[in-house]
Amino acid sequence: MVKQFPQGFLWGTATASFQIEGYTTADGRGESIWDRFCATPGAIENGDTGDPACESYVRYPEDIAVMRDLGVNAYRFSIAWPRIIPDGDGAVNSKGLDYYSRLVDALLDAGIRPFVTLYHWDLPQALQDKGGWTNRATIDAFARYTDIVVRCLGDRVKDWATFNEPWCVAFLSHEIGEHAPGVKNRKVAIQVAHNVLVAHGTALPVIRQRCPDGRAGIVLNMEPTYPMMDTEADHHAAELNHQRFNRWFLDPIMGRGYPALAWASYAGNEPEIRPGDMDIIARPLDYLGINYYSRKVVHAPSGSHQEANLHLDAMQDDAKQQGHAAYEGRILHHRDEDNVSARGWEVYPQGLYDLLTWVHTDYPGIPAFFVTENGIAWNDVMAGDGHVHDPERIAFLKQHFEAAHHALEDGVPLRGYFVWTLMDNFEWAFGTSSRFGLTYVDFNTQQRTIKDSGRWFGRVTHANAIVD
Ligand code: IFM
Repeated sequence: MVKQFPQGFLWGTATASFQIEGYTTADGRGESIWDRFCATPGAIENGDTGDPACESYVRYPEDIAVMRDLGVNAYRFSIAWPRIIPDGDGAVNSKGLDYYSRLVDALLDAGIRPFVTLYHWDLPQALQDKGGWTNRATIDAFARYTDIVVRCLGDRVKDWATFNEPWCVAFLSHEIGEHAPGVKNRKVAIQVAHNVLVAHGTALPVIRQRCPDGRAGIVLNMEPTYPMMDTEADHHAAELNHQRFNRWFLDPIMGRGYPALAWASYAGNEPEIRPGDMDIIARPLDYLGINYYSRKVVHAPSGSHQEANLHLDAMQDDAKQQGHAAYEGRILHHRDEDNVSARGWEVYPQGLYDLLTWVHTDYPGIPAFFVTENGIAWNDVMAGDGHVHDPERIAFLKQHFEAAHHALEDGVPLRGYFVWTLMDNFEWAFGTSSRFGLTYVDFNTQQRTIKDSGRWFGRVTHANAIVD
């Protein structure tokens, strides 16, 4: 049976400013925390930086031509705050606004609906120098920046997201330290998470005031979590990970405050919450964007799926040696090590279905959903025939589209699906070594070549259905 999507379903690709634009000093752009972080020895694989990335700052017409070839009707991209307000809270740089205005016009001319993310991680360095997201003044600066951008583009852009992946902004960047600004401090990370949520809630009425016929939401990266063993300890560990990773953001946004188990686990590191903050965070959303890449299988002793698998293997070996399958019946979930991306992320399409149906059922107040990112890193190479053959990516996308379709059939109001990503780009700490694109980019020549997966995706967008 052909799996047809509803009429008006949006098929898009997603990108982010720092990952594709390049030209990091052009036209008055200020320094961002990612420029500074890239200059830190050892922070980024191969010492790559935001230059040249994909040079989309000047090559956006080519990129839009690619999008037309892919047949997409929507494009999710982000605005670089340091292009708009180079020092974060001072003078406005009209050349930065002009760039995005041209981009939006060109998209609309091509019949492609722009979905704008206001913050996809490139904080102006000048704000970081004053404390970054730990400083409540950054919340005010974000509201002002939002106002300036929406005032300029809101006559043409109707779909807005405040933040991309607050978990990454807070924890990956301030506890794990793998992303800019490279801080490793749990208490700081928890405060950043809170301040970012307040900034999100503060920006919502600004968007609505400047773009009354628009829609405003947020994009969360979510990781469905499963216990490895059917033990109380593993169920507890899975719930803790679920609360820390998913519900830490979703619950306050939906007016439920911070989840209790995770809150207790952060004893001594709780954020400072000012009167009124929780109401600001809980302002209603027009939609929720979900970024889904993989799941997590949790085992109590470690909480890390890699270690959990080692542990599992040891237990199975032990059981085999003893000539019985003592533990087999107790294994609930086992990460499939043979089915992973080039980044080692397990391919688990069922997780997308589980996630969409869980959020829809447990948080009935969310009017609409988008899959705002989903894709796979693969070690793509240009073949001798001048094509890039990536059947693994086609298989990955097909299975995930099927999961999304299944969720739609089960009543989830899913309105669109953005593949990560339009083209190979600067993949943060992995530099340009991690290729996620539907389009192959030769970073020496900047030549774009649509991969087999991009061609296949073009057939999906044209049919508005899953094709073979
Ligand atoms: O490249 C990133 C993107 O910026 C945010 N979500 C995950 C992607 C793949 O790692």
